[in-house]
Amino acid sequence: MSDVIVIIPTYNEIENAESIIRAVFSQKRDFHVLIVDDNSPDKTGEIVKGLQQEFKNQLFILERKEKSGLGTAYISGFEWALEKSYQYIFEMDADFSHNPDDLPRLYNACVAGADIAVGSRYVKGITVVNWPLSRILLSYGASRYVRLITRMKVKDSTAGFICYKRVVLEAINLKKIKFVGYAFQIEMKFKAYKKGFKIEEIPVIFKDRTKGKSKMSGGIITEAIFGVISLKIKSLFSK
Ligand SMILES: Nc1nc2c(ncn2[C@@H]2O[C@H](COP(=O)(O)OP(=O)(O)O)[C@@H](O)[C@H]2O)c(=O)[nH]1
Ligand SMILES: [Mg+2]
Repeated sequence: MSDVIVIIPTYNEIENAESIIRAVFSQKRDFHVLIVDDNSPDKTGEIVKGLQQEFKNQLFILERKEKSGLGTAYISGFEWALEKSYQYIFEMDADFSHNPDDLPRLYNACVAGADIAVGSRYVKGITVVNWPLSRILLSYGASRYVRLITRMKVKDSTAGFICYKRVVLEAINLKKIKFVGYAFQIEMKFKAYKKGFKIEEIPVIFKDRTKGKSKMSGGIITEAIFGVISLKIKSLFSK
């Protein structure tokens, strides 16, 4: 039984699903995979279920009825993983923006003492490949903005390539996490930071997807802008 699970949310990732799953299982270490699929119209879920024959007791799927956002997909995945005995719980995208070959480095950082290892684009300059300049500026600008408002010492606060130690997810009240997009990533890190957990940033190269489409939307950006201010204000009253 592995003590590591990689949670991958999917919505219309038919072009990436099989290869990302194989890429995780090709790692030397025994990682398990949980796909959280929101009833993708392109039948991503069917592909995953087909692969379960080959990867018995290693590949799992949580199927939700409709598209409900990245944040709640991860919350459902975390709750699933905490019911089992996994000690290291990963977040990773399905689109190869996060390189599965970096999984061991994040895992090792947690084994060596970090509570959270963040695959970070902004510790060694800006290590983002193929994103349009507008998106790099948006993401980098967001990270500066979050640092300014929250004072949290994390350079890539919207990063979604993360290894959590089990204790962190047990300590955070997952029912109270309210954001769904980038703000979800910020909220999780901020709550862990406030609880005194050790967050370590591991430099990674983030590549834009080459297959399938982004699900990012304007609403997600608005949520992040106002969400950060609201997180900070609430934290001032909950000391
Ligand atoms: N289950 C689920 N997965 C989602 C949803 N929105 C995005 N995803 C997945 O989350 C990951 C990141 O989304 P992506 O569209 O690449 O966002 P971007 O990288 O910010 O452009 C991908 O694996 C998507 O398939 C959702 O509403 N539900
Ligand atoms: Mg993406």
